[in-house]
Amino acid sequence: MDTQDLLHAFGLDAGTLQAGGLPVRSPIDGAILADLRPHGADDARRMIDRAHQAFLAWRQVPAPRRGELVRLLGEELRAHKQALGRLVTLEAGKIAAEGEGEVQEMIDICDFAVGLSRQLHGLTIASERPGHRMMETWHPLGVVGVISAFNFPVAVWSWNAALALVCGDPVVWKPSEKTPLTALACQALFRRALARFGDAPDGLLQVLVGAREPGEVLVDDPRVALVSATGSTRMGREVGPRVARRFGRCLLELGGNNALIVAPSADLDMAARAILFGAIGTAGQRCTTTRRLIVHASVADALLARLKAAYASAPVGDPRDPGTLVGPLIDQAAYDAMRAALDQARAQGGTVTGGERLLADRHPDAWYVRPALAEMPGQTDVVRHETFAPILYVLRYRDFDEALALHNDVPQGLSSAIFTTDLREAEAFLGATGSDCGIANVNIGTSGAEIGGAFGGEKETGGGRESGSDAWRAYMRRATNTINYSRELPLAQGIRFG
Ligand code: UN1
Repeated sequence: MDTQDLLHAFGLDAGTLQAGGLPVRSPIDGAILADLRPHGADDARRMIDRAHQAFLAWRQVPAPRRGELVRLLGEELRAHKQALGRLVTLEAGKIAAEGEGEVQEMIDICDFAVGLSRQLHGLTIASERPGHRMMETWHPLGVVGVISAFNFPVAVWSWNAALALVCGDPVVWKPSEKTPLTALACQALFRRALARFGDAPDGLLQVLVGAREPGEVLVDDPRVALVSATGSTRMGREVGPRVARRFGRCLLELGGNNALIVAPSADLDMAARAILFGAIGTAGQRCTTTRRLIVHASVADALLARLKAAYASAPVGDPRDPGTLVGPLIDQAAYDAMRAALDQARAQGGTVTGGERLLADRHPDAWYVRPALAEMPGQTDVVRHETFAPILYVLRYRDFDEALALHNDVPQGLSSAIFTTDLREAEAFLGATGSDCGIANVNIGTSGAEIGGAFGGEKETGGGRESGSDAWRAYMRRATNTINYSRELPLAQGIRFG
C-alpha cells in the first residue's frame, strides 16, 4: 500500500491532505506526505466550545457506558494495528516493530481504561462526629487539552484520551506539527468507534493541527480544566506557569536524562542488550532513552568492547526495511543538536565513537546517524543536558555511593535502571536514598515501560503521572462529602457555637 492509499484508508481525503499551509514530511526521505491547513486561534476556541458542550452531556453518562466507547476504540485499534503502525513509521520514522509496538500500547491502555470505567472509586473515611459519614466522590473534570510530541505521536495521546473519556472528559488534542497525520488517522478510528457506539455527544475528540498559536489558546482557555503536555523541559517551562496563572491543572511529561548503572555483579549479556535497546532504539528519541551509562570500572572495558561492536554493526537505514534497527532522526534540527552535543562532549574531554551522518548521498533530505558513545571524564555540562538523539555518555565509577550520587546529579528525573545481582545494591537503588526518578528498574532497561504503572518523573521532568495505576485521578475532580444522619448538629473540633 503506498502512502496515499494508506492515508485514504483512514478516510483522509485529498481535500484535507492538500489544503495547504503545513507541509508534513517523512523523516525517511524528506518527501512531503501531505500539506494540511493549519488551525488558528479561532478554530481552537471553537473546538474548546464544542468540547465544553460535549462535557456537559458526557459527564452524565455512566462511567461503564463511557468505557464501552473506549472498548470500541480498542477494537478499531486492534483491527488497524498494522496500518496505523505503518503510518507512525512513515511520519515519525520508527522501525515497524516500534510503530506497531506503539499501537499495542494504545490497545493496552484502552483495555485498562475499560476495566477502570467500573473501578473509579473513592474512600469512605471515619468521621469524628457521631451519626456522620465522610466519603470522597470523583467527578468528571472538564475538557482535557492534550499536547503531544512527535516521538510517540499516537500512544501518548491514547494514554490521556482513554482515561479522560472514561473519566467523563472530552479531549482537544494538539499533536506535534511534525506528526499531524497519525493524529488525524486516530481521529478517523475514533469516529468509527463513535458511529458504532451510537449516542455520544459531538466534540468528544477534536484535533488541532498547527504549531504554536492554537496550542496557546488551549493552554490559556479556562474551560480547559487539564492541560496534559509532553515535550521538552523548555516547553513545560512555558506551559506550566501559564496554566498555573489561571489555576488550571497541568500534567507535564518533560525531558529525561535516564541513566543505567552496571554493577560488578551484573549479568553483562542482559545489560548489553538492555543498553542497546534503551540507547539506540527509536534512534534515541524516547523520553525514556538511556542517555547515561554509569559502569563499574572493573567491568567497563568488557562492556564497552561489546557495545562498540554492537554500535558499529547496528543496521541504520530505512525503517521500513525489516533488518533496520535504527531509523532516521526526525529532522535536520535534531541532527544539528546531536552534532553540537558531540562537539561539546569532545571539548569537555570526552572521546566519541560514532555519531557520523549516514546515507546522505541517497537521502540528502533525511538525517540518518551512526549512534554515538561518548566516554566522559566526568558528568560535565553536556551530560547534564538532554539531547534528543542517540548519544550514550559513559561514566566509570568505583564505589556504589559515587554511582548513586552521579545518577541523581542531573536536573531531570524520569527513568532509571540498575543491573546488579547484589540484593543490597538493588534495594538501595529503589530505596529513599536511591534513584530519585519516577521510574526505577532493576535488571530491566530505562525505556519500554508497560502501561499498567504510572508513567512520569520528578524534577525538571515535570512531576506528572499518566497511564496506569491511579493516574486517572488527575482527570477527575475530588469532592469530600460529609453526611449527617443523626438528629444533632455537632461541629467538628468540638466547637460550641451559640
Ligand atoms: C515517550 O518517549 O514520550 O516507556 C514515552 C517507554 C514508552 C513510552 C515513552 N512506553 O519508553
